[in-house]
Amino acid sequence: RFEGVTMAPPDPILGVSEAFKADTHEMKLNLGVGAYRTEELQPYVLKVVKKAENLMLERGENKEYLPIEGLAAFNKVTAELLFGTDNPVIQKQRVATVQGLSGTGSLRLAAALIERYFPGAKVLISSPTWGNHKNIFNDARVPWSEYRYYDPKTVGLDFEGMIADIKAAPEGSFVLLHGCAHNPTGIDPTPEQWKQIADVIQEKNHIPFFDVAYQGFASGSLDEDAASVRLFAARGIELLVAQSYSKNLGLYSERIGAMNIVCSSADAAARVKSQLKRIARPMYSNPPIHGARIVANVVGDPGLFSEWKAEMEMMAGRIKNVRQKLFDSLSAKDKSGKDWSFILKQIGMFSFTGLNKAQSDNMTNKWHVYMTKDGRISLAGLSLAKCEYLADAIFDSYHN
Ligand code: PLP
Ligand code: TYF
Repeated sequence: RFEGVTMAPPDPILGVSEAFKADTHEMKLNLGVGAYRTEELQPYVLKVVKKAENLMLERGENKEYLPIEGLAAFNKVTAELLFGTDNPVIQKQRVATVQGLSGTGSLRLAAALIERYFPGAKVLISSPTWGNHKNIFNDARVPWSEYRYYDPKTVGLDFEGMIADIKAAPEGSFVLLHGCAHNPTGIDPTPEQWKQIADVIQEKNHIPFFDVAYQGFASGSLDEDAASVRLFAARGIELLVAQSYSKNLGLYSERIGAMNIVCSSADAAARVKSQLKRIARPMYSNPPIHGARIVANVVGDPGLFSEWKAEMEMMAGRIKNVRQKLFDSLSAKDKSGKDWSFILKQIGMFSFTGLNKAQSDNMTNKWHVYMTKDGRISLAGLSLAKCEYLADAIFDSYHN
């Protein structure tokens, strides 16, 4: 009966790691998946996470089921971390927060809600965007289209194109925005541009839908990275925010995140939350507890919270250092007059190199540098020691 099942294509991001594992070359470098590595290129468990886990063991906590909406202590701190404790949307209980299966699962819950309550409404996504966005909305049967975002000529933001496309979309569309550290480009709007984006979204009665997968990890500051979301919330508009703790707390496989929906009243928020629970129940019943407890402990304890912030600054700082070194190495090598300064302007874990598919193939086939075919490299997988080698590979791939 399963004879008719065809082979599914590999995931374009996670498939890169599999190819990397199979390569035996000593200089091989995995810049595919966005996961933080130490200078020794080893995975990193945050010290503050180990401390929180020790506390949890000492307390001998049980493994009873969580409610469908997740751990109450987690839901409280995660919304506060995002909006700020004093934010009126928090004070007035206008946010429906449910624990989700990390960023992906939270996005998927909201997609199902859109499919049910806004039939026919379109989601606008940036071109390009994180590859899984399209999968998520396709699977939820939510129609989507793209707005211009990346300008290959400047390796920067196509701001006019973005604004024009958001304006041209049917009134009341959902506009998916990366809260900070746009994946894959690393290119974010400036604070002034964010205001103009908010203006057109309000003008068109669109609903902003933020994907926040890098809060604190991009700039090193939790508040700064939440500024875009808070700007929209301050205007009193309804909005959605998916959160993930994969990167900023290094909890990738714990699958911990949340969906927050800011409504116009506490009443509406309670109803929206009840519907999110109704969607979750037949899919996975209730979410896992371990990651939720870690976040609740870290964010809820002033001592652990400041230790977390220090570790996040350290991780963000290491990425900024390799970004600088890569730029320096490339600029020193390249006498053609090409301007590589876009590397320094990009934010977060990724750099969009501007390399096309053939050039990206050369990176992998000749230089054993594994990356996605759109020209994205994860700087979190790069060490200072390997910047020079990477610059050689990029220089060769770019000019040949
Ligand atoms: N959204 C964006 C833009 C991402 O880059 C990622 C992961 O890198 C996610 C969402 C979700 O990841 P996770 O499901 O591990 O939280
Ligand atoms: O963009 C990235 O590299 C991360 C990692 O299904 C990732 O988002 C890739 C695929 C996926 C979940 C996370």
